[in-house]
Amino acid sequence: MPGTAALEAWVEECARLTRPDQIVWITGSEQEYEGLIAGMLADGSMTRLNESAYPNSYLYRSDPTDVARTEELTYICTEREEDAGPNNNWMSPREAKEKVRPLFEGCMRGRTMYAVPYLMGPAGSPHAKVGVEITDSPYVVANMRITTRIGQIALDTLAENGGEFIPGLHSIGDLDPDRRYILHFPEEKLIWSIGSGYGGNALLGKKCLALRLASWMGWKEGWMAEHMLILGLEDPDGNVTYMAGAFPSASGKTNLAMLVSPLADRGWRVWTVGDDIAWLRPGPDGRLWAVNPENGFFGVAPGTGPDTNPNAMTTLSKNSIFTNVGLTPDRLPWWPGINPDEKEPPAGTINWLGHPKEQEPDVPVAHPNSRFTSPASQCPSISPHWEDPQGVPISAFIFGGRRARVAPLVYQAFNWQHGVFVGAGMGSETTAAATGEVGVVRRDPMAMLPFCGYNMADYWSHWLTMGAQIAHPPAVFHVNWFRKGSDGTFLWPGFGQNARVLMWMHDRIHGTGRARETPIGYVPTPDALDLSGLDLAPETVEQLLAIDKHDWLGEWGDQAPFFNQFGQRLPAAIAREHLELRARLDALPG
Ligand code: OXD
Ligand code: MN
Repeated sequence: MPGTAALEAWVEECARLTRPDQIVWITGSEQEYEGLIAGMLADGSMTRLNESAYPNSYLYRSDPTDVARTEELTYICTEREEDAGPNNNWMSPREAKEKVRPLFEGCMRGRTMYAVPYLMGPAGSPHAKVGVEITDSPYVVANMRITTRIGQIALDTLAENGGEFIPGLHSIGDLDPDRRYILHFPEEKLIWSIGSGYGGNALLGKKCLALRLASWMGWKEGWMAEHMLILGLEDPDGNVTYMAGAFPSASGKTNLAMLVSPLADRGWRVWTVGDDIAWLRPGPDGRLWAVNPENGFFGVAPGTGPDTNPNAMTTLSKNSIFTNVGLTPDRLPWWPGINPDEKEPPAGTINWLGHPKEQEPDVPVAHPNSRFTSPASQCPSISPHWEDPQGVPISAFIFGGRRARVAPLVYQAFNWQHGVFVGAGMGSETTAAATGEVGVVRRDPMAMLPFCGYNMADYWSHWLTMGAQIAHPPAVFHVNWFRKGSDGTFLWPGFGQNARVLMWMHDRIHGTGRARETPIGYVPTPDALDLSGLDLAPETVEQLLAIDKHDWLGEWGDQAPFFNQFGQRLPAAIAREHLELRARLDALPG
């Protein structure tokens, strides 16, 4: 297949390094996909699911040591260490290449090399970027086909944009975690990834290009790449207010993006534009406009079910790939929550390791970070504007933490600068999306800690600058669906009921929502939330909206060392906001 000369030269250079048996250029055709799947069925790496219940859908089991993003093996390789910042692992480009090139040498012997041209962003969009991933994993190609726009459509854009593309070299290597590296070279816009076939490490369009490199490019070029879902909230007048929300991995972005509103009969409904990544640019009208650069979802399976996310269940019901879920004797995928009244899967279900569950009672049937990969176009709530080249205008940013204590259900920042501080100070309990301990609070500013491709202090400066440049920056909110009562149970029903919180935001944006001013921001008065039909005791609502001085002083203290790591680079405005928060908290009685 013809590409530009530079693209062909790079692919040949990679082949000289990795020595594949053959090179296949990916076109994106149906037939090609069928061939890839047939190969994986034949070698046993994929299993066909029940064709009548899940047409054209497959189960894949990964290597058991390769089931989540490995942040400790992920590097930003800039010339100067301070440009990567304390939020990233760093190696100089020279050191990184000297260390990792030998691992690529000959690593594709006996394998096929796939060259996958892909497009991030809708075709014809000023936001769109072309990437080319070289990989020796047919599973990666199959997933890229769902999560990005691959093949000819990308080459057409490449021809139109003067041949510009972002190269990414990937090999599963020998899957040994000791020889696993996810390397980003933002100054030359290059990705090298070896030793993992896991989504966030191996589908290079997603975290590597659309977040780490794109965040750097946005910084240099005056736009933003964020770890955000994009949704549209339609009100009873039929007007749609678009919001973008940053939540840490595996904390409900997909559920919120596809929310089915319990108040649909009163005219409130949610439209899905994206569930993980937003690229935002100022528009001529002084607002920020966002596109979803992806073409599909790579969602967390456990907890997804007809009660928590019916739209996701419809989305994943065909043309999908399931990774590390259980397999029932009827060849149906299984994970906790897929059938709400079934706590245990049927007898004879095969666990994610490929063994009958009865043989391994201590192994969870589905891995906690098991995933579905499904086309966005199959989502019943997909917005009619999700592929608009210019994107959708964003009226609100929502930051969300997973916090058993401290953060109230919702609050609004006083203004843009304070909103940037609220995002910068975010903390959340860790999840299974990355390797490491689960459930400990870590600072995760704008949910970008694992994804910001440069010094986070410069990233906050960029946020502040962007806000100053646009006439109508989005309102900024913070939510916490996960607050618990003293008995350890969740206070808020969550899922579809989160629509009620979005409705309050809508009212605030349009100038009507009632709120009280607190040291941390504007919190709804209990009567400002529409809680009709919900059986919530007034004390519960009070607890959901409470600001505890002691807890917040603790939070403030926890933020301080995090901010201090950035030294002189920390924007003065963020340091000032932090001090002002302290003064407001000190002034609280109690
Ligand atoms: C993801 C993640 O897969 O954030 O989206 O880990
Ligand atoms: Mn994510």
